[in-house]
Amino acid sequence: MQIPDALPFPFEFQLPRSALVIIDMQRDFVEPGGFGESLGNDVSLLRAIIPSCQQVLAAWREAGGLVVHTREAHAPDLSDCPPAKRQRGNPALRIGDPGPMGRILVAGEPGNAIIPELAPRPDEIALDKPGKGAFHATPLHALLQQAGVSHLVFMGVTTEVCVQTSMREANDRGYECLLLEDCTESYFPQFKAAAVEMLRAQGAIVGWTATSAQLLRALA
Ligand code: C5J
Repeated sequence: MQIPDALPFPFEFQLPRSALVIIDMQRDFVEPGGFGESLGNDVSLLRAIIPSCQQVLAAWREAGGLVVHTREAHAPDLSDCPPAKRQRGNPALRIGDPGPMGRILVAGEPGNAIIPELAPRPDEIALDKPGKGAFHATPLHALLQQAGVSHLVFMGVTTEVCVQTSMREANDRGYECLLLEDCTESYFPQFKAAAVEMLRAQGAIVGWTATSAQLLRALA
């Protein structure tokens, strides 16, 4: 399969050696009344990508591709949360504090669940990740190696934090990475624009970008 109009040049992949990786589409970041909104962010920006994510997820499932979902999540005792992550800055709510949808970024809390529109199926990989990157302190690399995966297609939030970090981690582990531009978003549009540019700069130094329509054409 090929996406001829991917940037900065055509992206080639074989579906059996590829995975769709959906980063942190969890209620606390994306739903009104969650952690993200309580910090003053406009979650409607993030919600705008849900329909294109749903279309890609449906087509990928229909084609029989491997799907990975991640959640930024810590153990209830916060043993996997470095103090530096919890104490940085002066936020209104810290990781582990009770928030609008349960304890912030704690596994199993209502706000930590992936939004129902993109809910994982039982046969898909759903991983809690304590870091920004999906490979840090998770079995993701081992699972992908076991499945013979070499190419990753990324969607999710936020572009310049967990998505970009995960793509850079993947790149260092030898994966070919594609980001779907209209399936990722940031609370800060200028950060998204900059992240998209830098990922594909210098001859795809981290990876490629394409639109969901371009991927859907390749899958059809
Ligand atoms: C993610 C964050 N998922 N922005 N987390 O990007 O803290």
